[in-house]
Amino acid sequence: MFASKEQFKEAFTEKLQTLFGQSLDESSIADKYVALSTLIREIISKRWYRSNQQYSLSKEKQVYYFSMEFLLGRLLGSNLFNLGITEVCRQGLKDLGIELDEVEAVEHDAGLGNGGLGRLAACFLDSMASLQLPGHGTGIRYRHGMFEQKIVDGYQIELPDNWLRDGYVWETRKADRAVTVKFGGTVRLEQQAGRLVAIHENYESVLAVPYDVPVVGANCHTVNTLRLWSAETNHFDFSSFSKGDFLKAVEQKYSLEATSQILYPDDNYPEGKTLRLKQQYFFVSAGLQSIVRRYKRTHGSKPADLARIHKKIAIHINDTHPALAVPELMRILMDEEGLSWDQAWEATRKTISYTNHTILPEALEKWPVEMVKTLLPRMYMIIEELNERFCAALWEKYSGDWERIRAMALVSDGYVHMAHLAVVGSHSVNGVAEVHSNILKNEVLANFNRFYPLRFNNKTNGVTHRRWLAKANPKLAELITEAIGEGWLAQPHELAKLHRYAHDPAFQNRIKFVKQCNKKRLASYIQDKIGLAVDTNSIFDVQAKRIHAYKRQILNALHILDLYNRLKADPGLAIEPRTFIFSGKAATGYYLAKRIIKFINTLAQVINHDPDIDGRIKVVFLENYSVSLAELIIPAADVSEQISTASKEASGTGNMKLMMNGAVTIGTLDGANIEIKDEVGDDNIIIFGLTAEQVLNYYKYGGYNVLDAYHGNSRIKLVVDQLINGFLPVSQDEFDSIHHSLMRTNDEYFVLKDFAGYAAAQAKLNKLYCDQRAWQAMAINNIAFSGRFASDRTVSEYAIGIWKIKPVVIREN
Ligand code: 26W
Repeated sequence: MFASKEQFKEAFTEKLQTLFGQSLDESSIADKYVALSTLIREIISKRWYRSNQQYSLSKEKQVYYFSMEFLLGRLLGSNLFNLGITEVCRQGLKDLGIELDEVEAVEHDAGLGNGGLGRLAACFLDSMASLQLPGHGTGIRYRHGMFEQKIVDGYQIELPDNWLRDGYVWETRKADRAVTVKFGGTVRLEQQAGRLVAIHENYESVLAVPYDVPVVGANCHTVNTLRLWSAETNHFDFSSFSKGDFLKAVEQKYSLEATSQILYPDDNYPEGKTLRLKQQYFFVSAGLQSIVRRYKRTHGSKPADLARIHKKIAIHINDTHPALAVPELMRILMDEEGLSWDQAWEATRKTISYTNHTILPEALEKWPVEMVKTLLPRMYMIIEELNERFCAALWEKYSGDWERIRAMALVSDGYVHMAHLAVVGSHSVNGVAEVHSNILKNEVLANFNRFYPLRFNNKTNGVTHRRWLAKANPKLAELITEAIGEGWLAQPHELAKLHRYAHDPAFQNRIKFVKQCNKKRLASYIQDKIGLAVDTNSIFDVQAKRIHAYKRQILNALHILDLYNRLKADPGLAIEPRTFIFSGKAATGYYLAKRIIKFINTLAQVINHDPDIDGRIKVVFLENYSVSLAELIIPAADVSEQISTASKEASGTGNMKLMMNGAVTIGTLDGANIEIKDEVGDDNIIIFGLTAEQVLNYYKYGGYNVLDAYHGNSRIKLVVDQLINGFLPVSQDEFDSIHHSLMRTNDEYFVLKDFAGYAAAQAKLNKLYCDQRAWQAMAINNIAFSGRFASDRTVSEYAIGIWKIKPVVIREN
């Protein structure tokens, strides 16, 4: 690559000239970004080509990770890091008077996802490539990604995310690999030469054009592919055009191309829109067609070859959004490749595996039968047949038990149940943390676990420590390497070697110094963004994630209000100064979540400017939470708020990123918090609240009355009343919906039930922070025991346990 920074400088300036015909002095920062990225892309392209060549030659099994969302963030920095050339580029640019960080900041985040699920997919791509695993992504190239959030007068405003405005250097359009996807029309079955053939007529077809993005492995020559599909059409209504009806001439074109125009900004809350179902089939069909085409080239195209497809291909579906992969693979194998039903079924089941990411009942996808039938008639036929065969098998085992059979059917009550389709059509079903997998097995999918006892398993989530530690927190990374060597970069469990420094005062001081630098960096961002000065000696307490009732930002906010009340009543109250930092988006149609944002901003307005408080607590809401903003916030956090109602957060991954950066968790026994506690030990985490078992028992048997919590604690009563009694400077009904969610629906998420425990946990945290030696030891131990939560561990568990794939070492030439 670059033997020296001199060589880099030469290549870079030459690239500027050949691309823009400009000298360094004449070029803008955006030009510099394009020049640097293009230069890096060329290096990557060579490796990419060789990877593809060697994958084909090796004939090893490949895995394809199908996901509606890939929340990549920026790629320049992570590509430089994985290529191992960050420093040579940084120093070279510096000589030329350019700051690498400023160049990186030009890149628009690829925000092709909502939150946890989409970011997990991006972490997995990074880990697959870095472990030299032949694993690729399949998704949608949304013209508009996750909306941009503005806060105006305390309210969330959504603006379209035009991330492709300046082009996207990392993608390559592969027009010659386009495939056709068919919607609507009618299907009839016809006997032809002794075979039943499906004939699809009067459909509308969309051209799916792939855009490939390289996925660069760290410290190896692997470059995998993320293939994102874009909907296009050659269709042009010439007859309308020639009659002068130009609008009509383009109307159908736009309507077909709408398929990949927008990402639905719903997280854990389905909208049930036809366009979303269309998106799901669109990328699943395109992805499978292209995989089968490649398989035939490499492994043969006779029906007998295709019947063995599971030996060379694994398809993983990220939640149920791509569950149409089950009937679509059946269709391709039967209708296009001539396999029998039984052959196609065996191959399909052995190829596909499924991860569940949520058990919120309202988030389990189901599509109205009529919608599926109309939009995807062939899919519906196959689903119906699958359903009949599955119900017959259930009848064999549970004859007469109609209730159970109805509860497990793929099609019932007028809906297609996507989780059932995914479970039945796959060979592996996993949850994303121990407690979540157990709830799947024993509650939500218990019937299925009894019927298919070997199918269920757990794969606890992880995050890529390359982006979330090494790249986001370079000062910390440097300090770690100085202490324990650089082995942790390839083997994150080696971070455990830091444990012996936990009580070393000199090391503690250096850890504290790094945190302080990161806090200063965030403080100056806050100053720039909202004009608020925050005290970098205060505790930086972070809750950054989607806004959702079950994540209980409201618990955090009510506790802040309580703290404020107590400070007003007793100015001598001994507390450490604290800056409460919130960030996160609400789904556009989620009214309660939007009011929670307004509530937090109202608290900020009241508290930050109250002279009685004198800056001892401050509240900050940072707009437009995104991967890049997370990279700024997380390294600066002292405290990680992970306070969901136990049983509701499948895993959480922000909890892992924050611990990796030395934040101490205050949290419930939910999702991966439990495993974080197991790793760091009770002394290095602050736990409170109901357990998942207790919560589930309340749901099943009752026994919780919110009025007991409300009347039983005067502090709780006060903050709940303050929502609606005119105490806050907003119209009196502004927070009715929040009040209602607590008091009128018996506090579905146990906010008031857990309040006292949370307040006590906060008091404990405050006390721990006062002893800086003890606190720094906790911070160090959190970093030390975060190795288990690196996605390299997670992905290798998938590779061995589910996909049955092994590394393919890509040679340099
Ligand atoms: C159809 C509406 C919809 C959209 C997105 C329903 C469900 C989803 C996702 C499955 C929600 C999601 O992102 N779940 C999160 O997945 C993370 C990765 O496994 C977990 O860490 C989070 O706990 C879980 O909420």
